[in-house]
Formats: sequence, C-alpha cells, structure tokens
Amino acid sequence: MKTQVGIIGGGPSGLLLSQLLHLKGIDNVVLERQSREYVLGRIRAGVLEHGFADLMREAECGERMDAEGEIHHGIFIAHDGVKSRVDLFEHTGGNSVMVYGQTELTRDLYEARDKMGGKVIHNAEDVKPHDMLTDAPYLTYRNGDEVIRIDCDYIIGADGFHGVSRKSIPADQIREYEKVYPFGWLGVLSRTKPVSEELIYNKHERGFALCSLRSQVLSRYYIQVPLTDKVEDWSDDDFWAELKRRLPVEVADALETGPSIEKSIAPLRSFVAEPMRYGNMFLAGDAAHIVPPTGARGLNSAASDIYYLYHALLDHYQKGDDTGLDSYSDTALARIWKAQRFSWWMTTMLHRFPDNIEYDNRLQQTELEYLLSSKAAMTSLAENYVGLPF
Ligand code: FAS
Ligand code: PHB
Repeated sequence: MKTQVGIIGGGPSGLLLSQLLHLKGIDNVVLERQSREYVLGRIRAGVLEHGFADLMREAECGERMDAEGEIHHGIFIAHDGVKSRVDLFEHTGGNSVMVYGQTELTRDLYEARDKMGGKVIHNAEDVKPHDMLTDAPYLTYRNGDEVIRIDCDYIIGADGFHGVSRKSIPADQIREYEKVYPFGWLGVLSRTKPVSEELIYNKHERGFALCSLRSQVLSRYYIQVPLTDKVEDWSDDDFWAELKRRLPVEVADALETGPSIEKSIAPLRSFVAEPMRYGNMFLAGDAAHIVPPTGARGLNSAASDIYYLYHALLDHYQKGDDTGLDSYSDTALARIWKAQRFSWWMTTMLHRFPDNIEYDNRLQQTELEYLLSSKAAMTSLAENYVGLPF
C-alpha cells in the first residue's frame, strides 16, 4: 500500500490530522492498535481551548460540539472554604473555553472519517516505523500472520505516551525531560446534575478536588489521592464523602451524588521529548509530551501540534515549501513548554504535597492569595487557560 502520510495512532491527534489532510486531498492512513470501541471507552479530557474548537470546525467536525458543548466564560478557584471566580472572558478580552468531552470529540472525528471514507485501520498489531532517515520511510503492521507494508512520504507518531514511535528513535537522538508528582487523581463520572455551572478547582488541606462536567446531566469529579491508592480501595460512598469534606460547605451541601459509571486513578507527570522530529517522522500529542491535568492542557497541547503539522504538510504538498516542516519541532515545543509551565504552576499551587516544609505551604497559600487579588495574575491564568495563540 502507498500513501502520502502514515499516521500511527487513532486517538484525537491522529484522527484530527487525518481529517484535516483528507479535506485538502492529502492521502493518509491511520493505524490504530485498539478497536474503536476500546478507544471510545476512555474517559479523559473535558475542556477545549477556543483554538481547538475552531480547528474542529475547520475539520468539519464541530457541529455536535457546537450543539451539545458548553461555552464557559469563567472558572472558580476555591480555598479555605471560599470560592472566587476568575472571569476568563473579561481577562482575555472576550475569549472562553468549550466544555465538551474528549470521548465525544473522538466519536465525532471517527464519524467524520467514516463519512469521507477515511482509511483508519483498527486492531493493527505490531505497528513499526522504518527508514525514517530516508526519503522513503514506511510502516509495517500485522493483521494476524500477515505483515502489511505501507510506503509513505512522512510518518506521524500520534500514538500516545506508551506508543512505539518515540521509542523507535535512538536514545542518543532524543532528550527526555520528566517530573513525576507524588500523587494521582481519582476520577468519577456520574449521571448527576453538576454541582456548579462552571468548573471549581479546589485546594484543601486534605488534598485537591475538581468539580467538572460533560453536560447538564453528566458530572465529572476528581480528588487527589496518594500514589499507593487503588481504585478498588474507593467505594462510591467513600468518594462522595471525601469530595464533600474538601469542598466549600455551600457546594458540598448542594452536591448531587449517584453511582459512578466510570471510576479510575490517573498518575500525574510532566514529560517532554525533544526534538519532536526524527528524519521524516514527526511526533505529535501525548507521544511527545504529557502534562498533569490540572491545567486542562493535555488534549489542547495535542491540538496545537496538529495545527502546526497540518499547515506544514499543506505547505509542502501545495507549495513545495518545507519551512513549516523544518521548524515544526521548535515551533511546537515553544508552545508546549508554555503549557508545561502553566500545568506545573496550577498543580503546584493547588495540591497538597506530603513532603512540603512549612515554608513551602505558606508560599503556596501566598501564591493563591496573590492570584485572586491581582488583575495581572488572573489575566495570566486566563490567557493560558483559554489557550495561547497558535
Ligand atoms: P492518545 O493516547 O489519546 O491516543 C494515542 C492512540 O494511539 C491510542 O488510541 C492508542 O491506542 C494508539 N496506540 C498506542 N500505541 C500504538 C501502537 N504501537 N500502534 C498503533 N496505535 C497505537 N487531558 C486534559 O486536557 N484533561 C484531562 O482531564 C485529561 N485526563 C486524562 C486522563 C488519563 C487517564 C490520560 C491517559 C490522559 C488524560 N488527558 C487529559 C490527556 C489526554 O486527553 C491526552 O492529551 C490526549 O488523549 C492526547 O491525544 P493523543 O495524542 O491522540 O494520544
Ligand atoms: C475534566 O472535565 O475531565 C477536566 C477538566 C479540567 C481539568 C481536568 C479535567 O483541568
């Protein structure tokens, strides 16, 4: 088989790039290790930067997002039992975020690929990139005992943190930066009315808590837990009781609880691999970087990589101009590191660090008090949260 762009990974990154390229007549194939049901069974991000929402519309996949998603103009930061609102709209001169679940977004991308006859191959086993340093790279994958080869001009590694693409780059050709946090997030999805119109990021001496949502009948909540906790350690009742202990009283009293329809623990880490290119293979999304979800940057960072890659490939195929491809890694990393900084800052400010000395705890408190008392500080939070310019 021959194509122009071979994409490893059928998550949001791979599917969005596939859709955008196809709309411009650039042939591509997506190789996804899992079944579609498995991919759609993951519960992950929920907040889209306005730039990502625009990219979904450009990919002709924004209709359901615009119909069912919620535009949010603000978020709440709560600490010591008091909720304070950060007006994203006011502090950014009119920008906002779209609250729409990654699962639904991925479903929309799959349906758009189906509608256009896009080539997404599921259950592709043992995918491998080859000859990335030549002008004739290719992919292979197994379908049962059969090994299938796909010749392409470029390979895109959109296969997430545990994928094959980054790991196929020789160790002396890549630098990795990593920071692991001493806690995780226990997340619950429940068919209950969200406790708040807008997200609440809540700092508490018992640990961080987040009140989020997917719709007016689907709530998403998280609490910080020790890395030693297992999801089976937490009954629904224990989760709701602990969440209530951490929230301001008026929020806890209004919380509608119910059975969890999904419950999982995610570890928190910051990770960047540089450069995001190896010959004619380009890394995008979680394959190249990971952030703690506190800043809602993970999925959004994947989107900015795809924005840059899409325009770079368009310039190559339509104008024979490789400036975008040659600068992709530097351009993408410049924005990625700003998302890393913001995610680290939000995580450091809002979580309980078990090994903190008292001075650090007082500094954390001061960071919060300064943020909520300073227009400049809230403007900085707001411009990062709605998304820095691509
Ligand atoms: P993905 O990991 O989504 O997709 C990669 C795809 O490649 C997967 O479908 C995988 O099956 C496939 N693949 C892997 N190896 C392969 C191989 N060898 N061959 C073929 N295919 C292969 N972000 C937020 O903004 N907010 C959140 O609250 C949030 N919560 C998260 C919770 C969890 C548990 C995780 C893991 C991530 C969370 N994220 C969150 C980040 C998440 O949304 C990612 O940023 C987003 O999924 C990135 O999309 P992709 O780059 O497409 O990677
Ligand atoms: C979510 O709704 O899953 C969510 C929202 C904001 C975050 C993290 C997760 O910062």
